[in-house]
Amino acid sequence: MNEQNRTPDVDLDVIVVGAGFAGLYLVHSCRQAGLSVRAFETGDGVGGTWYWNRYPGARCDVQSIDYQYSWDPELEHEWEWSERYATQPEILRYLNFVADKHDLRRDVQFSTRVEGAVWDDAERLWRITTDDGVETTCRYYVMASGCLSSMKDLDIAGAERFDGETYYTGRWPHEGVDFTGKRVAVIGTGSSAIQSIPIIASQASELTVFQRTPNFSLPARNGPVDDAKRSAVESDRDAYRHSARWSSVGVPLEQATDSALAVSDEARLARYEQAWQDGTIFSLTSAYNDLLLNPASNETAAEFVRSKIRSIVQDPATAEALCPTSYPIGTKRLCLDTNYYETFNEAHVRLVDLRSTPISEITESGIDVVDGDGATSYEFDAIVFATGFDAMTGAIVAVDIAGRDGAQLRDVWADGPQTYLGLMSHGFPNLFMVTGPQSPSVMSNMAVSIEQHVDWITAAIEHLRANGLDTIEPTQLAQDGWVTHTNDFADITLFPQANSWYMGANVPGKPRVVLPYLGGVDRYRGICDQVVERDHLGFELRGADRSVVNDGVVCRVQPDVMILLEMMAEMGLPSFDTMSPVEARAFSEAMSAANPPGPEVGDVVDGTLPAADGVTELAYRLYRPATPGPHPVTVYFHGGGWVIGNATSDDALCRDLCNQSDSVIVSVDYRHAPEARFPAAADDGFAATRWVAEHAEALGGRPGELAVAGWSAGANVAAVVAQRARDEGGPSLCGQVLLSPVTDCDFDRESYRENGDGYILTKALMTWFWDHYVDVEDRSDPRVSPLRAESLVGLPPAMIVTCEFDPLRDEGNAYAEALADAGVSVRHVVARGQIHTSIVAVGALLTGAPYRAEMAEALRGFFAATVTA
Ligand code: N01
Repeated sequence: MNEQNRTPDVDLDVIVVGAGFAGLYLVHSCRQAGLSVRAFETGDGVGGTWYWNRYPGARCDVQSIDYQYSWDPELEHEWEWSERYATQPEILRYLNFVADKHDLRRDVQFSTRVEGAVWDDAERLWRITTDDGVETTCRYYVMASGCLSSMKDLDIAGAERFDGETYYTGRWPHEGVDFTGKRVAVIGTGSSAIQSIPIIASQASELTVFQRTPNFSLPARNGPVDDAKRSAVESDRDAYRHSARWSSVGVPLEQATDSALAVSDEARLARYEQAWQDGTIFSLTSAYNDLLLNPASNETAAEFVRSKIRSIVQDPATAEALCPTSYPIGTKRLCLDTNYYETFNEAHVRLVDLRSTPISEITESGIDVVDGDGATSYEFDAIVFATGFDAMTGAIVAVDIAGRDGAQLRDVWADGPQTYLGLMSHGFPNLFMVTGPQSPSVMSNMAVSIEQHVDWITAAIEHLRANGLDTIEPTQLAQDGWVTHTNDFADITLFPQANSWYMGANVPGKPRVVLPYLGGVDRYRGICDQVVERDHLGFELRGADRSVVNDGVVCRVQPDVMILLEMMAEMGLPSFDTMSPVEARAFSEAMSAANPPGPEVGDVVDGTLPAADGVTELAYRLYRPATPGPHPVTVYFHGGGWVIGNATSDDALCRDLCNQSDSVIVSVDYRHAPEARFPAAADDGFAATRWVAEHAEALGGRPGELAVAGWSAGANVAAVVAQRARDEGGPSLCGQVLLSPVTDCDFDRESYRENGDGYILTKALMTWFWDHYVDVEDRSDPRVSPLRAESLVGLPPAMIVTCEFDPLRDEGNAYAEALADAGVSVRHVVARGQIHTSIVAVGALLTGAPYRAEMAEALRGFFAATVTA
């Protein structure tokens, strides 16, 4: 064997950091795969989170029957949970039971901290150093170090001066603490505090809670394991666990399909009350499908919980201070409690609101807060810091991890984690993370997400070995795509609005980026499976003498578009091109009726105008802004491939454009094919534009300020009208806004090849449209292929939006380029991750909104330029 390509023996195949839920399963899984494995664990026992977090009241917040392993079917019979939400000691007993049963401790080295990990690229192995000074080599290195295990550094002045007892919820003394008769302070009101406060209050002589940001907490309603839940699991365990794996949060859950704003107040309150009674962390925010997306919907749930807080807490000022108002409910981790709010009704418990009286310092005897111009000092015997964690990335970057060329992971992640699927990071071959940042992790039942990651990692290693390979690493392209997708998902939700640990916002100086993947466990699992099925898409797999790489990005459409495509695929709707035009029109109208209504506008007027044949009356719908007129006027042409659609079919888009552009929008119909073939639509569009120009004043418009706009075939009509107005004596147009225009009859374009199937507008459908509208020999006529006009010089300025996943993308791009080449002022936007139909979906797809805003902005600019001229 070539010396350079030598793959020497390593001490171990796999080294794991941590012996919690993840590390223990990894040890088992690696053994099953015939891999040598060792886990290094800082603690002197198994348990991870459940080893360290021994504060009073510590429990899981996912029901124990769900929060357990599913990989050992026997375990399901051997272990019986005593409560819905097991206590920390019971969960730790469970993990010890599993460790005993499978003799896992044999491969765990306790009381050993991993301090450094260096990738040796020549030898293709990791060199791991531990705090006992030993270096151990391994081929694969797995951080199973937990998402909430690295405590946040204390950022309160004077903390080291306090003479009394100090405790940290995340590092609680194993022997327990007795607060009987003591004056105790708790700093923080996250889950750890909310669980421990009622118990500390039951012992302490005085309890003072220092709250910076109130949290939303729901009653856990702990008790015996639910009968219904137990029988659901027992009746068919495999099916139950399967449905958990393919659920959005890792727990089988009914998914609401309606909006909180689409129901009556009574119905909404009834559903919230049911969720409040349910005693789970997921039921309230999944009560409607838009609670984490739409601020107004979210506010209804937030106010519901605030009303509960006010009804429980007797002192109105304390109740108000406990009511969160500064972030949407659910965007900070919801808490589950037992008597948390009730505790504030006890005489010896008080709340100090740090928003009005911030801590100035901790002193020898207690805590000083700023109080108006003065200060108030509180004296304590003990202070409990429940101040949280450097979540998701803290434990990973706490180890000095040096990848290829010595790059330090913490430097590479300085502006936020860079991962592919939250499993690996480019430049760090064979380094895996279990429930790493940018995977669902903390947004899910961790037990389910841990198992998925461990299974994926083990399978990846087995795949390498089976193929004579030994190294796996994501490509930069795939990783960048995943980081973008993760951020895109966050951006359609309300999560970025909260200063939460999900956003890294709880740790001073930490970059503010969303840390977990918000697309859900089921979708994420599907994506991971898809990556494997597509030859480990986005991973480079290497061996001693070869490398295999199928580079690419796994999720490229915008997340809301992705959800839409998934829904449509699930519904199995027929495509228009399988119908007759009459059926297609009826089907299109039925689908449009299900769309959200557009925004209110000042006025809507329906009317008719003459078609170019002098016989037919064409319908139009006029949208007038609520602002005082007269207004500039935009003639709008609807989409529908010259075959379907009408003056009202793009109603929501027209309303949106009307409001945002502050112009009158006249959506005009045109005769449709196949009844009226080419050039009927073009002729009607031109005739309608002339008619609107002549009647501008009567329509509430300012004469001379006229633009055209359209979508798809309507944008084709608009482009043709602009050319004819230039060539046939007006009217004078100040601009044209073309959204995904048809500009040419040539299908031999990359965008047709890439996007001709799977993105709603298909090549087959475009063929159907063209065939209905225009004979093959007429297709080069600029009245249907405006790109083929002899000259584009002198056309009005244009705004063109083309969509990345649209068969029409390249002909739109070509038109924008050709206009610019002809000296026409063009603003061209390529809408990343959008499909042909997504930007018109006002109220349904959020990610189209910026493009609609740009279109409206362009119209305003056109009109403003006319006035200035
Ligand atoms: O930590 P947290 P946690 N001065 O970050 C406050 C999981 N968990 O340990 O919000 C004053 O939520 C801070 O205030 P603010 C669960 O996922 C699960 O409670 O930053 N206050 C906040 O109130 C949970 O979400 C369970 O303004 C300061 C608190 O300290 C996650 O772990 C149980 C401060 C920290 O709350 C973390 O929960 C426990 C300062 N300088 C935990 N610094 C289960 O039930 C911070 N705070 C399974």
